[in-house]
Amino acid sequence: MTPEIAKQLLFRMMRIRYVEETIAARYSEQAMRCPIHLCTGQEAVSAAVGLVLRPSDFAVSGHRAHGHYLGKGGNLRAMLAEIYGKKTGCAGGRGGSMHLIDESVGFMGSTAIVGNTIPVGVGLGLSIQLSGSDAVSCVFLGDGAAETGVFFESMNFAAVREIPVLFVCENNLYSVYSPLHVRQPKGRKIFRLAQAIGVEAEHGDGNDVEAVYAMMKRAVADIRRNGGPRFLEFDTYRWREHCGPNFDNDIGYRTEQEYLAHRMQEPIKRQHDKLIQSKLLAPEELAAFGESLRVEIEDAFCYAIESPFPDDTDVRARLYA
Ligand SMILES: Cc1ncc(C[n+]2csc(CCOP(=O)(O)OP(=O)(O)O)c2C)c(N)n1
Repeated sequence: MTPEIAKQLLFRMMRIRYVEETIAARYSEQAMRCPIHLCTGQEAVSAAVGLVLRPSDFAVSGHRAHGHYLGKGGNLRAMLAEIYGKKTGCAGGRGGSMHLIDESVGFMGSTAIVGNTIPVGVGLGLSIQLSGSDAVSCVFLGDGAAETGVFFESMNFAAVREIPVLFVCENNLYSVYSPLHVRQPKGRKIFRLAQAIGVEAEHGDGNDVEAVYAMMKRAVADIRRNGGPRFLEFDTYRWREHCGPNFDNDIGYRTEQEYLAHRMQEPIKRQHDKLIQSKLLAPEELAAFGESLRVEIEDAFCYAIESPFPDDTDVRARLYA
């Protein structure tokens, strides 16, 4: 781990956090009219991605995709414009928060139907295999998505055909309001399910961004050299409500105590403290980064807000049903 990468990981997490927190703060203005699923607290995986994957690698995700899109190099202005439903959005304003795409950086799409981008990611991996390149297809999924039938079929196909796919499961313990223990037998580990299907799989701490980076780096290098698939499961925690900008610990599906215990482990403070203590990061450098981030995010929100809405013909274009 070089000091430069250690810092990049922190800065990338901070960028995602700040974007998400600004979306949360502005959501009540009623100008973002799509549902939003924020990844606050879960930034480590997204931050590591762009440092490990190349733009020519593919990635797909689900409904909680802001961090993955930004991590893979997606355009912030285009993402916010999409959330504001504008013509300049990355999906032309048709899709909103849950339908992000930027083919120029290999972010091939996110969709709201849980699990349905898993086979798409495997298909992208098959296209890589047929073309003979050393690219990798990365599938981001949650613990809930790992319970869909298509997950098992896709994993099996990837294992049988040795498809160059990296499955990255962010296990935040919840599928909407249902905790893992009401959904799966006691003691079952998702990465062990992957192993049982015949996929090499590991499990790591999703609050330790350097560990996430190291595991991803190893897995991706291995796929490029030897083919795939590989499965990585990271323990993490969602701070805000499943869908929307608020905190919802008062509604009863989880306790404030549990939330606070997880929040103590959070990835950004952990990396920040580590870098400051080891003197790898000067407070002035951090402050300068914070200021540039503030300017970038302000600019992107202004761009999104000032952009035009799509007109009627735009909205109807590319509709097939
Ligand atoms: C096929 C399908 N079933 C149910 C839903 C409703 N739904 C939306 S998100 C979600 C939970 C997904 O949990 P997980 O994959 O762990 O992702 P997380 O929200 O925790 O990031 C569910 C059940 C859906 N969108 N699609």
